[in-house]
Amino acid sequence: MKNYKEYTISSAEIRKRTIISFLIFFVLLTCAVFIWKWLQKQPEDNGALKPLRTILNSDDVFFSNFLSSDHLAKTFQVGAAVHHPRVNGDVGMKSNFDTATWKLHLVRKPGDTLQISLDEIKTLPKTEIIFDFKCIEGWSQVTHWGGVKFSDFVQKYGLTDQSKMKYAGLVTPNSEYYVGIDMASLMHPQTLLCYEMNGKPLPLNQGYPLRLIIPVKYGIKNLKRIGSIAFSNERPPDYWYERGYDYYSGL
Ligand SMILES: Nc1nc2c(c(=O)[nH]1)N[C@H]1C(S)=C(S)[C@@H](COP(=O)(O)O)O[C@H]1N2
Ligand SMILES: [Mo]
Repeated sequence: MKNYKEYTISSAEIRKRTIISFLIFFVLLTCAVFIWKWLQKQPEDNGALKPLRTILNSDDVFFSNFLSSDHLAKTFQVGAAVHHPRVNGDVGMKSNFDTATWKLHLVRKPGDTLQISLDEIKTLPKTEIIFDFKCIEGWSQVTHWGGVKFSDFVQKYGLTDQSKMKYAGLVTPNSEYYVGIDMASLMHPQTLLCYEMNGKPLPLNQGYPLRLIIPVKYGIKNLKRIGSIAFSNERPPDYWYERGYDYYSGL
């Protein structure tokens, strides 16, 4: 048993301590109000206030260096996949789109574009994945996809030099939705150029003929209806980044 010393505090002492506590409280409150006001006056940077964007960007650096490229997303048995996955975004998917004439525009270098049909893509080995697809809005679903590993595609089309660049940009045929993705995440073994869902051709509203399935990223990066792919060392434009979201959006 410990012995506690008993002591009494004078009422003058209590008053002193109370005053000090209030002073500290008001100083902190004033600081908070000033920081808040200062933040509101800051310019915007891609949909986020500049200081907050700076924090988001350092977040990107942290996650891209310490997580992602070599961790595998958890996979599931076929039976766990939902039969009618939710259809979410439709940016870039509303205009008339001629599925018959679609070809993937692969920009190997500026001015050097290869056009590839779905049948050609289907000649590559097919890979399937069943994983928990997560949207930044807060829902997730176990879904089943099939297609070609991005890394197999790179090998088949001789894109070794391009795959040493830092990013690729993927864009819908009408250029309305676009994502930029770091190369490590694209070359990840679970990343697919996907043409099947639940063992059947992709439905039109889920990205037919070809969409990106990238389990190490949130839904926003899983672009539906790919029109073109191009490579760069600078960050390609990104639809949701420009609207205040995190560029990396990794899981
Ligand atoms: N072209 C295009 N691709 C898109 C979107 C979009 O609006 N347009 N939304 C994204 C978002 S936010 C999510 S969550 C997923 C949803 O895919 P799903 O509709 O197949 O569920 O697609 C992504 N790809
Ligand atoms: Mo999403």
